[in-house]
Amino acid sequence: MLIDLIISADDIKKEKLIDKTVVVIDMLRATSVITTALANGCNGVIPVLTIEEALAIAGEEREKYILGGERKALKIEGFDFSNSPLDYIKENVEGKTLVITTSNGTRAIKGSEGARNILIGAMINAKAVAKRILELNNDVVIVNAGTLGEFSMDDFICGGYIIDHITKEIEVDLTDIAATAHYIYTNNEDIISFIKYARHYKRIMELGLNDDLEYCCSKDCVDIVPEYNEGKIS
Ligand code: 3SL
Ligand code: MG
Repeated sequence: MLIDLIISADDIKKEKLIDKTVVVIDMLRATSVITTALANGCNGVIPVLTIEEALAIAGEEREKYILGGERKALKIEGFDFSNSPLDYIKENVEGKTLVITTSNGTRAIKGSEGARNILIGAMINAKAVAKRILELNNDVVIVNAGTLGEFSMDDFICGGYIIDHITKEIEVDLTDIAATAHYIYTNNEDIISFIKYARHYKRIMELGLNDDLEYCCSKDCVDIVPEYNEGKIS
């Protein structure tokens, strides 16, 4: 098994994803939101690129949908919930379909179309993602959403953590960048001590979203692996 890593949604090269297992990571916070919503009984998640698309999907049968996501890390006007995973509790999501648009995460998911399997990964479900990767037994590309087209320390170390789970089970080949992500994780197992230098971490702290950070950095507290297929994550 070869594991490679792409550092941001803007760096995706489609030819690198063909026939691969892709893991999309936006641990702060889109993939933590999606994983949490589905774990709490959400029917499915539809990622879209624009606010207009989200409103159009939900418009027809509004009661069946919840609208979530962010622009500049803030709740979008007219939407039900922000991009805080803590919003996606059972009483808010059960039996509903979430339509979500975010600055980086949903772009990375849509940009990964064409891969054989597209898994949704975060710190909170890293161990479950590693297990699913082992089941699929295919070459892997970890797609970090990054932040506005730039490398993001948080997604990078999360990729390293998933790789760490896999290397505890089987021998793998790592590209140089995947090996670097793994190295960073093994030298910073208390990931907050590393992530605290990330620009996006600082932005979220400025907004007073400390509880989100703590939750998104919790390792392996959710046991499901969302998969994106034909426009929907379930
Ligand atoms: O798409 C994203 O990267 C978002 O998760 C960004 S934010 O954490 O909500 O600002
Ligand atoms: Mg992010």
